[in-house]
Amino acid sequence: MQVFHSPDHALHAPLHEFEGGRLIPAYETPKRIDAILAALRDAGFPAPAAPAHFGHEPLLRVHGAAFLDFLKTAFPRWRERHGDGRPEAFPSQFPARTLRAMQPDEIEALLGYYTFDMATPILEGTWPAAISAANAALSGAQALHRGASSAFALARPPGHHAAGDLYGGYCFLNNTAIAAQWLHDLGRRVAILDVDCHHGNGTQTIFYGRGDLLTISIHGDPRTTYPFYLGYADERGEGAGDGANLNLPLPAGSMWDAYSPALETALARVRAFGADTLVVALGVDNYRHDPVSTLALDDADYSRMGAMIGALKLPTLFVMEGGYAIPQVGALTARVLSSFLGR
Ligand code: SP5
Ligand code: ZN
Repeated sequence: MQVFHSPDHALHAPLHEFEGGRLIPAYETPKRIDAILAALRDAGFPAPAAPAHFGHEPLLRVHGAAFLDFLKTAFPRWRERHGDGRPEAFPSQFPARTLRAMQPDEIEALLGYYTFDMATPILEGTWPAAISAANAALSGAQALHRGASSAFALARPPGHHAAGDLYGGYCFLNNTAIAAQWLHDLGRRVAILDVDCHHGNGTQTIFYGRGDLLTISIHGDPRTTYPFYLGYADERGEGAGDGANLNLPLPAGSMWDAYSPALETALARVRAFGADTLVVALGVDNYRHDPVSTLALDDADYSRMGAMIGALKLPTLFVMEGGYAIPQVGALTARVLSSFLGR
């Protein structure tokens, strides 16, 4: 299995996120990737290849031009406003219900317009890091298109919470959606399976009105799990997309005995859809020791998960999403990928 990875991810190294009324150390850090790279090496995976450069066209198939321009210019504008001593741009106001969703000139107002949480700072290197992650996902997609039966995009920052013109949940560009759309544009019938602990709200939203691409997410019940405001079982798609979105929320604390039937349901739907290509949004933050998890999978469950996905026998692109238990995140990822390969 080819692995795509760029060291540029480390240009985005957040210090903080806002949680429980205070700034705490960021969970989503470059260390995550170092841990995964080490585990893949130990498990005998080939050395990662540098992503190719795909330019802006594939990003614009999923994201708005004004949003991309905002992401690119946000930090320079923040620095212009606040000077050099503020390395992390956070919003302090949001156009929530009753207010107008508009885009005033002030960077403070733009941050609140384009995000939905305060866990996702924009730093000086965020834009090049986000681009490198999208290029890793696209490179994985290209490997499939050139005939590989699988590929792994070790993307960071993650992507599945980002919608067409919305960032948040540590995500800026939706790497998974960008790669899936790219494969779709080449005539493939694509299914996206999101196994991250958190609902893939961005991915769902991007494809919600579409029936030509299937989106499935298995995640902690949003009644008690981030992102709270999307990811319920009654969200099935709309218009032409009616029936092409499947949410499988699981109660907090769920273990493999609950996870496994949900995964079976998801895989059966992929088959019924007639997908010829699978894109897996691979979050390993459903682990029992993950600091932001509400699910409780155990180490061996990741091997089971990989084997079940592999049994589909579809060309499969794995795109890294969440996973924050630094000591274990590498081994969990390697378990999924190795078992997928039948090793
Ligand atoms: C890509 C991805 O996995 N994004 C997840 C973003 C979740 N951010 C907020 C998590 C807050 C969890 N609070 C847990 C408190 C117990 N320490
Ligand atoms: Zn997550």
